[in-house]
Amino acid sequence: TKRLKKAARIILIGAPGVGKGTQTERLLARFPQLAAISSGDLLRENVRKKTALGLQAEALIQAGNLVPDTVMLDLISAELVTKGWLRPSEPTTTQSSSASPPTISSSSHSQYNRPPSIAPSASFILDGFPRTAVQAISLDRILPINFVVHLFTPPSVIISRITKRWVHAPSGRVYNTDFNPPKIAGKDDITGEPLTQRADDSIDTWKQRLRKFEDSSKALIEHYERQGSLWRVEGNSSDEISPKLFAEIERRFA
Ligand code: G5P
Ligand code: MG
Repeated sequence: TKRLKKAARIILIGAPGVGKGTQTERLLARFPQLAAISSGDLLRENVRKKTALGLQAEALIQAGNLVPDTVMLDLISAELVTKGWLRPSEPTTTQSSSASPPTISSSSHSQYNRPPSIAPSASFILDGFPRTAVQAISLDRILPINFVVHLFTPPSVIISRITKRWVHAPSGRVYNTDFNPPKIAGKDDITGEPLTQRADDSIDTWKQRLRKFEDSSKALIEHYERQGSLWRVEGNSSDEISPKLFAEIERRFA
């Protein structure tokens, strides 16, 4: 493991199945100071718990479409406060997002009287958020990101992974029957609980998710390119990408 000297506020951008979750798990193991939020895992938790947000997001996710920006901003900003990475500057009524997730109708940041401040030492990874330029611009106002990783693997390589994915939903741990199978088939390595497949992991839905990614990521990537925080890494496998990513984070933050 490695210690980071500077606060690393990292986001991962990449096509569905490129390995954002896989790299996040590996980064957490390598850099113990990091913690992570996965926007997809947070949404799926809301779907499982049948919250108001989950009930309304479910059909969008299942069809491979994006959840509206305002909903995502409410969900993520509440989670950032819960994790202690954002300090609301006024007393707020914000509660833990899992105890009381924002509803789909609430407007962005309505709970704050003025912009919140950053916990200066927080080092973290956001996996899957922001995913549109609108989300990125809103995040800039509350929590500036200092390292944007664009993961690239050709879609023709990714497609073969998708239907082989199994997940431990409560933790977000990701398996693949080819690439990293669980020790016991169908069971999570840590808890022994059953693994499930994602409702959006059919080939057709993956293709729609890919289209949505291609539509929304151009402006997103350009936004961070202008800020000078973008770093692109390419490879046909996660094993090829991880060492490059580790080295770059060490170069910038260790
Ligand atoms: P998610 O959950 O963010 P996606 O579609 O962006 O979903 P996904 O599918 O979770 O991304 P990933 O995390 O990039 O992919 O990939 P992964 O899970 O690590 O790897 C995929 C599989 O390949 C796994 O089985 C893994 O073990 C295997 N694998 C990894 N590396 C290799 C390798 O080198 N070789 C092989 N053979 N296999 C490998 O978002 C879901 C939905 O939520 C909504 C949207 O509806 C979205 O579609 N959403 C948002 N909507 C609006 N704004 C946002 N910010 C949103 N965030 C989520
Ligand atoms: Mg993922």
